[in-house]
Amino acid sequence: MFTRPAVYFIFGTANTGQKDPFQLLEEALKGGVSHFQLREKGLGALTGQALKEFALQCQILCHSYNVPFIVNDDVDLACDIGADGIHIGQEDTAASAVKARIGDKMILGVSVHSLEEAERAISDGADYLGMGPVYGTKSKSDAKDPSGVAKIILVKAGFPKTPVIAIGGITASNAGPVWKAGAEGIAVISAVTEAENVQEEVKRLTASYEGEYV
Ligand code: 3NM
Repeated sequence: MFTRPAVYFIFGTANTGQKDPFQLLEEALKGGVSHFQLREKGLGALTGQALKEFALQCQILCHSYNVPFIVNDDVDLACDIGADGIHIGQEDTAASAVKARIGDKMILGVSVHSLEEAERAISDGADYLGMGPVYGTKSKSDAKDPSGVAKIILVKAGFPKTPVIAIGGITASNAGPVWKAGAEGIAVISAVTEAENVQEEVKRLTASYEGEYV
């Protein structure tokens, strides 16, 4: 489900700027992203039926490339459209409650920032852990201070079997330490949404695992 090196792409309409979101997503899929998460947040975010239709179109596109479609936060939306997964933060609905609702039908991802949060998330049923921000990010206004890879190393030592997806300011040129820390994957917004050549950038992100572009 999270074979190293996973390149987990995230966006919402707030991140895609002047670009057509479906075209951007398709380019990223052609480039070889392994997972996609719809994170629709902020001023002007789609809601209700418009959000549902947008999500469904993203999901259809992901499925045509055999890529899992994951919804951020919105458990109702994820269940409504039959998403492949749901990702929640520490401030969202409790992981145990989400797990009780989705059972084993969906992938459950939980953002954690410490060994204690990781332990709780795993016992609540998390299939993977999101950890960040590794570096400074401009894509999440309420992000915590960057913590580098130290916490990833700690969590991988404690829970080697649970996949960790690192996030926050990751690019093809700074991903090296993240892979060395033991992360199964890197999650990115701006590295892909702002790339001049999206397909090429996704390939560079994947290749960063082998150090080809680092
Ligand atoms: N979550 P970019 S950082 C969505 O630390 C998100 O939990 C984070 O965007 C966390 O790749 C982040 O442009 C934004 O830095 C990642």
